[in-house]
Amino acid sequence: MKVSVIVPFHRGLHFITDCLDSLSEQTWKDFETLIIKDHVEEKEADKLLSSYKDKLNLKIYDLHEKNGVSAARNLGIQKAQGEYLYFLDSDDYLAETTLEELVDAADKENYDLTYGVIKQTWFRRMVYYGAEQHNEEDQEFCGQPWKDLVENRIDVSLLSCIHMLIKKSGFDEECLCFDEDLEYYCDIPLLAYFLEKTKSIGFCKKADYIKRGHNDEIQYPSLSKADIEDRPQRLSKAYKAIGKITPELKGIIDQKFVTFCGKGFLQKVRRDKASEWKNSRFLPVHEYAQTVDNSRICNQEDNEKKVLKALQQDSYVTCKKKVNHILARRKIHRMLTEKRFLYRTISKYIFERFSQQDQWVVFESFFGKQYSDSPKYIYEYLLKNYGDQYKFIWIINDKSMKIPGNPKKVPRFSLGYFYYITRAKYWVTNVRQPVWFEKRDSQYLLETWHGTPLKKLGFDMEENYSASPTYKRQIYSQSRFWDCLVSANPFSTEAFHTCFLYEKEKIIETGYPRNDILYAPDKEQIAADLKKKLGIPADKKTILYAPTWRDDEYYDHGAYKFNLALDLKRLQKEIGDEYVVLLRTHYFIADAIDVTGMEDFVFNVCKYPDIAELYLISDICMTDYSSVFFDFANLRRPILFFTYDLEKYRDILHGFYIDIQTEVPGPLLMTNDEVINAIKNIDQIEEQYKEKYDEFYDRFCCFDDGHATERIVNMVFNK
Ligand code: C2G
Repeated sequence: MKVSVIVPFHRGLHFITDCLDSLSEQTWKDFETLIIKDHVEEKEADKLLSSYKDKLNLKIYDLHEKNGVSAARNLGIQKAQGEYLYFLDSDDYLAETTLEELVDAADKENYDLTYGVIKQTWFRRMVYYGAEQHNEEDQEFCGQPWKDLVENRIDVSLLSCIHMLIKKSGFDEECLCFDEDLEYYCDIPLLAYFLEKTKSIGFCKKADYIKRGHNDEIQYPSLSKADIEDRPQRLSKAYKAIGKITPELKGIIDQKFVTFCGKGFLQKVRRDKASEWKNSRFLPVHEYAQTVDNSRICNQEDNEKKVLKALQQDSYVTCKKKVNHILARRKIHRMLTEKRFLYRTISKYIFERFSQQDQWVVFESFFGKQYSDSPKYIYEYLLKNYGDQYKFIWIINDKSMKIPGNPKKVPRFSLGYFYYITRAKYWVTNVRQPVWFEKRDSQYLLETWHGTPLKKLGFDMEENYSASPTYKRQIYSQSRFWDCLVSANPFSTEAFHTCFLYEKEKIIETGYPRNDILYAPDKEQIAADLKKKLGIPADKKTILYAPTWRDDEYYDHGAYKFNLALDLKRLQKEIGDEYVVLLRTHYFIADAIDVTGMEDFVFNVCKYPDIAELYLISDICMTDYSSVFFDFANLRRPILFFTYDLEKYRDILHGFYIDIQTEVPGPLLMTNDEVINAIKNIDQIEEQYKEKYDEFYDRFCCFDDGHATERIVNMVFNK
């Protein structure tokens, strides 16, 4: 047996699936895989692991009395029968040729230790290899294997013995093992020892190891994230445990300590409770700091130097004072240079002292970009029925926007915005509030959300393109502040429960206020008036084309590109006698679509505030993956799906809650030919999808009846 791959496993079946798949697809086959189960609680684990027994030379062991990565790896070393040991974490995976490349290099040069490149991502395998932009950070190689290893691996981000092919004889001769007293950073002392002993180290640049960051720190915290609170002292303990080493290695490690403490330390000391630092946390860091050469500290920038010196010489109290002083100066500088930060500070220290106004209601739709969606309908209902009891405030970036009832208008992030969101009792919004907003206990945040989800959201998103670690962390903390959440149907309730980890009891499942208009008794009249206002010929039928946005095509945060795949010129030629197109891009799209020369066929309605009114004048709705079709279905008119990039969107960018191929009430069209054909044969399509449409309507439009707003207002507002 050439190689023993040692994989400690604690939890995360979706992680280990990718890991084992990547092992079973290795081009090199002469290896055994040792899974060391460290108190795995997931029920399906044994079944899943057993299913790999046909594909891999798999041996499964349990850590009974002990726990932790060190103990798991040590058990693996004991059981291993290979000539080489190789450490792989259960949440990471390998490229197909990784083991082959490593073994080739090691055998050829007779290296004691051979390592390769670690690439970091939070994507699962399919997305990692499928996405055009990998978003990975390649590790730099400095040219000298020994130095490179120390630089990259004895550090907080990449520390570890992972992705190293090590001769087992080296371990056996010295009875080497991982320090089981160190819960974290147990690799550091072992690695340092190994590096001191052997100079026969090789680097293989063709061997890739994909280290997968966890994007769900709430449900699946990674070891390196879980320790964040105690990192400084844990790292100090691990460095201290290194034992006797050459001055060169000690110098490199000290430099890492100094850089780490100089930066991360400031924020940690400020945030943490003094009592925690005074006791356990300060001492190990202080002790290690004392072993660091003074000249290294003197080379640091001024602020860091002050803190490190205090850390080295003084008590926690002096250290904290210095940190506070530095941070106060930084804060003042930030207030003078960043208007939004200044307003936030004013809000925190001044507006928060003012009393709360129980009759003030703030409304917001799509980040102040529109007067639309459910907040608009809730507002108009309150205005009509209880207008004299409340003061209304609209967050609206374009102050010239016409809003009935003359509410107070404040652009997002203006001083007025901060004033009203701090003092008003109610905030009605259809998007996530800023992550820094801390609601007072007595305030009420009514989250209407903005659509029945087709695309997976929040915690339901696996490691695909859009699911960044920050996104999940933020969505969790933001949704903790929602006093209730509106859901249009039981399907959305289930999805919201899992995607926001939100309690079902707080979800108001009653239909969407924004869809009330689709049941208005005068909807024909509203439609006729709007058609006239937009200059759409009365004798033409209309197709609303309302696609969504693409997560990987953007200029900046919230400013997305859109490449129009619909051939409008051809459409005009083929169906222009009978139809016009209403072109409506998503509110995130920054690109303006040029329709010059087609003004009598294409009506640009991107800037029209409320899409619900546009539904009323549309004979057909065509989208791709936007939630618009769930709402439009209330009208029981035909729906088409122009899904030219289906595989990429579904499998790599987002993932869907329903099977778009079988559960939606219209055909999936991949080409312009298919789109034209479908429009020309729309009657046939209606007939063909009749049954499916009925089922869809019953499932998703079951509560919408024109009175959702009334029900919500009665539940939420104390009039
Ligand atoms: N919308 C619009 N015009 C479009 C697309 C969307 O006015 N061309 C509006 C619709 O009200 C739609 C809402 O924005 O329901 C959400 O748009 P989606 O395309 O579904 O995308 P997203 O903003 O990512 O929201 O639960 C819903 C999801 O959160 C999706």
